[in-house]
Amino acid sequence: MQHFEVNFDGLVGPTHNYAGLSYGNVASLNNANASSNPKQAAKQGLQKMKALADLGMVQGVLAPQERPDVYALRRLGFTGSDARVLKDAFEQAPHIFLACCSASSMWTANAATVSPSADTQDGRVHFTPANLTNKYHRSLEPTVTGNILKAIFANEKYFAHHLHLPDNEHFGDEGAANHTRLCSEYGHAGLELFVYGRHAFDSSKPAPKKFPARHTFEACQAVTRLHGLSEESVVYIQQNPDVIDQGVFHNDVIAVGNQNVLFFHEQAFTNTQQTLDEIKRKFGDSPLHLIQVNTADVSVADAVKTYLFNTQIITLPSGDMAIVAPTECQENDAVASYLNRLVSQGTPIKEVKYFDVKQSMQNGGGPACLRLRVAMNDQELDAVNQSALINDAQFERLNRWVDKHYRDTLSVQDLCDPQLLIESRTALDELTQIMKLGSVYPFQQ
Ligand code: SUG
Repeated sequence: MQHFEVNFDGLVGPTHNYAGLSYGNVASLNNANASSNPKQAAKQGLQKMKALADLGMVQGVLAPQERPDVYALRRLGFTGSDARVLKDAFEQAPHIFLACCSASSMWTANAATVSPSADTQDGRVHFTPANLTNKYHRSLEPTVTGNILKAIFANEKYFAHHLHLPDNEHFGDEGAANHTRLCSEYGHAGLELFVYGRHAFDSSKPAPKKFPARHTFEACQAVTRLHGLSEESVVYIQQNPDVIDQGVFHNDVIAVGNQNVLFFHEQAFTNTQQTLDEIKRKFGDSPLHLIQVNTADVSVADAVKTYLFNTQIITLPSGDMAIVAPTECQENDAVASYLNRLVSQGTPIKEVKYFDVKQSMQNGGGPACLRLRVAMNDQELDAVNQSALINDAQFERLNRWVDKHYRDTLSVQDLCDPQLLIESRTALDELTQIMKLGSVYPFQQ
């Protein structure tokens, strides 16, 4: 039996924009109100997917969400035609309006937490959509995310889908952005690392002072229970509150793992030594590479600016690993020289591949934010909706679809154009046919 790790990248939606919605996410705040390029953003994402597929990786794609979210605005008391709802919300509650326009579902690392079948009690792949309660614009995502995941992983024999955790900050869950799985082979039982920012029910524990800790310990435990993971196969790790206060709003901004490699900054966690000891003990006897980057080599500020840790570490068909990094890493002397040294240090990481994902980076989303990892065996992969996998034909189709429906530029003002809503729904309706998703969007139901 063969095993794969499939990256499901989020397709950037037609309303991609910069609204400064994510307090604690430095790039989002810095680029608030810049005009955006939805077509270019979607194409940058597709290029990355195609490049990984061309390297011999199995690459998937997840559909974006329907925005502007007129249903959310109606729930908040805006009434009348869709055009009226948009106009009134834009004029009377511009911040809420912008939140309802965000294309943030493109960062599929926040779509869900996924546990592969080798780790779970019932031998199925388990999915829990993230509730994303800390940010209103992101809290609009989990229901449709669940619909999309069910449409792609539709076979109950292999896949189990859970409802997202309660929509409450006590169970704030940011999904796979705070979850990494270590294993010797993708098909072997792994060690799932759940990273959280605070304890919701115990205020005596450390917490950041400035920026929010989005993800709670209690959410991590709940997902462990739902997925049927054993205590010996999980490690709960608290993020260092000081780095959250420096802009590390998700753990994948300061640490990333793949198979037997954990690549992390020395300031990433609280109780680092104790955490690493627990990881080593639970990982067992096979070789494990704990690659710690020291502040003297790369500062936290540079890590946040360049997204050195929001890289994807992938295992190529040759068995070597490559690190997929944003071009921002190449443009920073300290980070570029660190990466040059890393690939010749005798770790499994042998090469760096740089990608331009600037349209996403400007909202704080690097290569790793753009993908949800699902490790599967060949039977499970066969049971996946094959139209959600990238091959040459699907890549061409999706590019043509973007060309047909996306605008080149979008300003905040454009978001209340009722024509944009029509364009967006028309595009998504066609996409559900291209990807054979059925009716996953509210406007289709
Ligand atoms: O949740 N940015 C996203 C970025 C998510 C990055 N994901 C991972 N680290 N895995 C967020 O903060 C900004 C939207 C705006 O400001 O328009 C935003 O939602």
